[in-house]
Amino acid sequence: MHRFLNSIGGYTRSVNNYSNAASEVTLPRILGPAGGHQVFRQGMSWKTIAANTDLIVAFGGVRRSNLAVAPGGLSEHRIGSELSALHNVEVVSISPLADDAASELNARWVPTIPGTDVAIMLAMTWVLVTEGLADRSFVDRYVAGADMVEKYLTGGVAKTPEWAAELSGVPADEIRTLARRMASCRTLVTTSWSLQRIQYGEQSLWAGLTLAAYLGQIGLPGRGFGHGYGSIGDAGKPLSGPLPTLRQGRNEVSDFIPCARIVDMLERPGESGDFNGHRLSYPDTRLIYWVGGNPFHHHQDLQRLTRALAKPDTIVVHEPFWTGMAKHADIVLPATLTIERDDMGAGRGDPYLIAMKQVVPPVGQARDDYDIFGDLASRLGVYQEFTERRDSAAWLRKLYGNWQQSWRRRGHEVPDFDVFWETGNIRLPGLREPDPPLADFVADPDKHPLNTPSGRIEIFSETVAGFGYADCPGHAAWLEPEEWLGSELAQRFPLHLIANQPARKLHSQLDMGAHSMAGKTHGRERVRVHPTDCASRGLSDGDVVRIFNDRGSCLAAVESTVDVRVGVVQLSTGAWYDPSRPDIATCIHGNPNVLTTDRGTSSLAQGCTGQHALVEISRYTGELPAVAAFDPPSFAGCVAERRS
Ligand SMILES: Nc1nc2c(c(=O)[nH]1)N[C@H]1C(S)=C(S)[C@@H](COP(=O)(O)OP(=O)(O)OC[C@H]3O[C@@H](n4cnc5c(=O)[nH]c(N)nc54)[C@H](O)[C@@H]3O)O[C@H]1N2
Ligand SMILES: Nc1nc2c(c(=O)[nH]1)N[C@H]1C(S)=C(S)[C@@H](COP(=O)(O)OP(=O)(O)OC[C@H]3O[C@@H](n4cnc5c(=O)[nH]c(N)nc54)[C@H](O)[C@@H]3O)O[C@H]1N2
Ligand SMILES: [Mo]
Repeated sequence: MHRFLNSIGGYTRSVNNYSNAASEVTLPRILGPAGGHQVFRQGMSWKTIAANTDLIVAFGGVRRSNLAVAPGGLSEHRIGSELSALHNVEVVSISPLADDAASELNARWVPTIPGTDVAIMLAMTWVLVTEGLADRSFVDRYVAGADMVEKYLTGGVAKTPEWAAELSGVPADEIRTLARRMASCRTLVTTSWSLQRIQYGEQSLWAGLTLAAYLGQIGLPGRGFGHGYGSIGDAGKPLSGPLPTLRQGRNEVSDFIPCARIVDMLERPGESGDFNGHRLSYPDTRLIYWVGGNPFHHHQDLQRLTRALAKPDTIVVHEPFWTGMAKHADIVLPATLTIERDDMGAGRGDPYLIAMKQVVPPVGQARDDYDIFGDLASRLGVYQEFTERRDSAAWLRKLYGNWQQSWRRRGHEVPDFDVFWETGNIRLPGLREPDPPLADFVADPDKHPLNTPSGRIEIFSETVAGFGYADCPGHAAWLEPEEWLGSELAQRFPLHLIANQPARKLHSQLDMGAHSMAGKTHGRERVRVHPTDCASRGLSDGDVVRIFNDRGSCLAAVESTVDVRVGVVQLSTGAWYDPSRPDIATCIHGNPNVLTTDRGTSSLAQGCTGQHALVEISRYTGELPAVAAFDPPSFAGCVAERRS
C-alpha cells in the first residue's frame, strides 16, 4: 500500500518484489529500461479497450477478486461497470480455473494444464508465421531477432498446434482457429502476473510479447500486449499526475539480493548466485531487520525458511500482529496500523487523495514505524538528517504543501491542507488516459527508438543470450518445468496445486477477521477440487483433507467444484502458518507455502515460484486440532496481548 508516511521506512533497496520479479527484469531487457516495466505496468485503460478492441486473449484470465486491491487503495470501486462496458469485446480466458474470468466479461473459458501457456503462445505464433498471417511489415520495422525466433519455431521440433495440444491439453484446432481469428481482428494479448510466479516465469511474458509482435498491433489503441489486467486494481485505470510523496533518498549500500533468494543467502554465506547477468555474493547475515512483510506468508518451503531463520544472531521485526515472522523475532517492536495514525492515501489512477484520519488510539505500546525509526536515528546521531525535525503531522503538511505548490506552478489550484483534512478527500487534478504502450515508438521508431541495444522490440536478445543461462535462453522458449502434470513427479503427486491470491483478504492480512474466517470450513482454508478428483479419492464437500508432497503437508477443507480443471486443485495463500501439530501436518490451518518450492524463476530474474506445486490429497479422519496460529506466544513471566 502506498501510504506516504509509511514509505519513510522504505529505505531498503528492494530489487524485485514478489509480484513483478520476472517482468521487472524481462521487460526492460526486451523493451529497454524506459519502455519496459512502467509501460506495461500501467497499460491502456479499460475505457480505451472497450472502444477499440474486438478480442482479448487473456492468459491467466482477468480475475475479479484481485481487482479490489491496488497500491494506495481504491477510493472508487468501479471495476464492475468498467468491465461490463466491454460487452462488445470477445474475451477468451486461457486458464486452469473457470472463474479467473470476471463474470461481467462473459468470457469463453479454455481450460489448460498449468504452466503450459508458453507452448500455446509459441504454437499460435507458428500458425501466424507458417500461414502467412504474420504482420511482416511490423516485424521488419520494429522487431529484432525474428530470424532466430522463426528458426526455433519451425526447426527441430516444430512448435505446431498439435505439439502444444499434447502439452497444454487445449485441442490443436482450438489453438489454430484462435490464432487465425487473432490475426483477423483488433486483438489484445494479456498475461496475468501469476504466469511469471512459476519456474521459468520469464518465458510467458516474452512469448506473449512475441506473439503480439507478430500480430503487428502493438502501439495501437486497445491492441497489442497487456500485462497485469486482472492482477491489480490500477491496471486499466487512467494515469494520475504527481502525488504528495516523500523523497526516497539514496541508499549508500549498493549490495542487494533478489528478494525471493533470502533463504539461499542465509544458508550459503560467502557463496554467490546468478542474477540478470551478474554474480551477487551472499553476505554472512548476522542481523535481520524486518518491516512490513510476513515471510511466513510469502516465502516458499516454510520448513526450510524456519531452519534458515535460526542462522542470524538477532531478528528485529516491526509488526502490528503476532504473525509467524513476529513469533520468530528476538525483538518485536509493535507497530501501529493505518487506522491508528494520521496519514494520506492515494494511488496511481485513483481519482482521490484521501485524508486517512486516525480511527482508534494505538493499542498497547504500538508506535508508528516512523517514530520507531526516528528514535533509532536519534541513537545513531542522525535524528536531524532523518526527520528534518518534523513529526508525522508536520510531514503531512509539508508534503501536501510542496505538492500544492507544484500544481500551482502548472496552473491548477488545489485546496489548502486544512480544507483537505476537514473535507476528508479531494479530487486529484491531472488524471488522463494513458497512451497505448509503445505508441511513440510505433509512430516514429527513428525518433523514439526503444532503450534496447537494437532500439527495437527484442524478441531475441543478444544480451540475454550472452549470459549463457540454460534456464533463460536468448528468446522465448518452452522449457519443461520440474513440476507440472507432465513430469515424472506427477506419478506420485498427481494434482497440480494453484496457490493464487486470496479473494477474502490481502495476502495474510486480517486472516483472523470475520470476512476471512467466513470463507473457511471447520476453521481451515478451503481447497477447491474437481468432482472427478474428489470421486477417485472418496472426498465430499466439507471433508477435511491432508494435502502433501515431499516438502510438507497441510490440512484444508474440500470445496468440490467444476470451476477447476480436472487434475488441478486451488488453495489460495493467506492462511496463517500453524506448525503447532507437526504430528498431524506441517501446517494445520491451510498455508500452501509448506508445499511450494523455494527456487528462483531462473538465473535471469530469480523471482518467486510460489504459484505452482504438485501435490496429493487424502481424507483426514483423525482428531481435528484447534487452530493456534492466532494465539500470541507465551513469555517467561507474562502473557502477550492479543489484538482483537
Ligand atoms: N483480493 C486480493 N487481491 C489481490 C491480492 C490479494 O492478496 N488479495 N494481491 C495483490 C498482489 S500483491 C498481486 S501481485 C496480484 C497478483 O495478481 P495475479 O498474479 O494475476 O493473481 P493470482 O490470483 O495469483 O493469479 C491469477 C490466476 O492465474 C491463474 N494461473 C495460475 N497459474 C497459471 C498458469 O500456469 N497458466 C494460466 N493460464 N493461468 C494460471 C490462476 O488460476 C489464478 O487464479 O494480486 C493483487 N490483488
Ligand atoms: N505460494 C505463493 N506465495 C506467494 C504468492 C503466490 O502467488 N503464491 N504471491 C506473492 C506475492 S505477489 C506477494 S506481493 C507476497 C505478499 O507477501 P507479504 O507482503 O509479506 O504479505 P502480507 O501478509 O501482506 O504482509 C504484510 C505484513 O505487514 C504488516 N503491516 C501492515 N501494516 C503495517 C504497518 O503499518 N507497519 C508495519 N511495520 N507492518 C505492517 C501486516 O500485519 C502483515 O503481517 O506473497 C507472495 N507469496
Ligand atoms: Mo504481489
